[in-house]
Amino acid sequence: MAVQVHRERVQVGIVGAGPAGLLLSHLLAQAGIESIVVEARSRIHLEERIRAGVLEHETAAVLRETGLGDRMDREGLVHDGLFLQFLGAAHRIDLKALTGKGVMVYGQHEVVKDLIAARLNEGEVIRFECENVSVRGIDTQAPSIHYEHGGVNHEIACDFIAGCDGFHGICRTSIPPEALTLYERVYPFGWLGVLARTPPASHELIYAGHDNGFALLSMRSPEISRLYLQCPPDADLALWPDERIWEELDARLSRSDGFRLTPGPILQKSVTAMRSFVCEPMRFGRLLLAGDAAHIVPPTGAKGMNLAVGDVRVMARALERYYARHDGDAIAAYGPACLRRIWRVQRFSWWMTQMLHRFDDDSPFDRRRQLADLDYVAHSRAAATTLAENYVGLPMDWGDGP
Ligand code: FAS
Ligand code: PHB
Repeated sequence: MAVQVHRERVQVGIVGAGPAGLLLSHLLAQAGIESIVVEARSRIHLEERIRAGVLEHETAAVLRETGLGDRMDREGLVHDGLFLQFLGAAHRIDLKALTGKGVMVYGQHEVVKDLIAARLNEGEVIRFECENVSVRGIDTQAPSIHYEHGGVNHEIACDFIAGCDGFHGICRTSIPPEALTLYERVYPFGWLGVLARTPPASHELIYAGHDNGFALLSMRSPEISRLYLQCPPDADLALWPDERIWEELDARLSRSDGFRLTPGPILQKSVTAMRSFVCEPMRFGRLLLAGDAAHIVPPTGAKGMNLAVGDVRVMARALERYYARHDGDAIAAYGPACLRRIWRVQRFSWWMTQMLHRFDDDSPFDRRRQLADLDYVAHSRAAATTLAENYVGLPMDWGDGP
């Protein structure tokens, strides 16, 4: 029986409906450029997948400026500071006083919900549950995306393909390996993350560098806490019953002033591996990579999703210039324009990770040096400012002048 093939054409084909792919499609639509997003998972999976929690100042601004800020501003939590905690004491870093900016605590899955709703209002621009997705002709002027859905083979002819399919996607690995340089550092630990129905014990985030290991108190709402603790990279959740998780979190986050956590029902738990990763270049022919498909940061700096947003802002501008003025230079400049910011964020995320986590091969000297680093940031305005300006997000064009 002949296999049915459904063929269509679009200006920009996008693989992946995470924050990068969805926001790119939204920004392109605002510029009058049509796109189709091809996604492997279901809508409900994407909207329930708990991941990042902190939006940089400029990320929140982009969502507002493009009509996606209403629910974020109603339900999100504006934070003007955070706490560094070590040796039983908490030290507030006043982000607002040091930079004039704060951050928005609003779950990534909420941003994804808002983006999906906005895109589906424009028609069937997101194809969910696509199987056997592949990209072809990426080094030609006529690339295409292929996938199966409901027993039908689909082929989308594109001018460009945006690879927004995350670290484990197929786009980066569709580029000939000899064309890429990969930079990677894998950390000897992971994060055990929990979502718990209990009011956050602090009104702002607490990053704790305890002798037992790192812990982070974050939140999703006044009723829902989001907490993490450093664990072995292959930690078996079966060995982490709720009681043990609360006991360890309480040990790492307790303070000499009597501060304690309030345990509650754990709704979700998962282990995330930690790595720093960059793929250069971010473009091969007509395939442009963005977000986790091109880079990964350890979540200690709360940067993963924010970097993805930065990439697609640059990509949308480049595609807009290509279609408006046939400016091919803008497409060629896409990767280099992103990579300077990406490496600055890689440095910050590595710095926060090495300052706050325990490394098994650390000597006593290393531990004292780590505590001196924390002490310096907690008591020097200059050192606190460097943390603050990176945490709220360096301006998109920071230092990119002549
Ligand atoms: P994403 O991975 O979000 O999206 C890629 C999309 O592509 C997914 O929907 C996937 O289903 C789809 N896809 C994959 N392969 C495909 C294929 N072959 N065909 C079609 N679609 C395909 N960042 C933080 O800042 N703080 C955190 O606490 C944090 N926690 C995280 C926890 C986990 C478990 C993970 C994996 C990441 C976490 N991150 C965190 C980083 C995360 O927020 C990413 O930076 C962010 O999701 C990047 O967005 P995208 O680049 O869109 O990639
Ligand atoms: C989160 O709320 O999920 C979160 C916050 C800050 C981080 C990482 C994760 O650095």
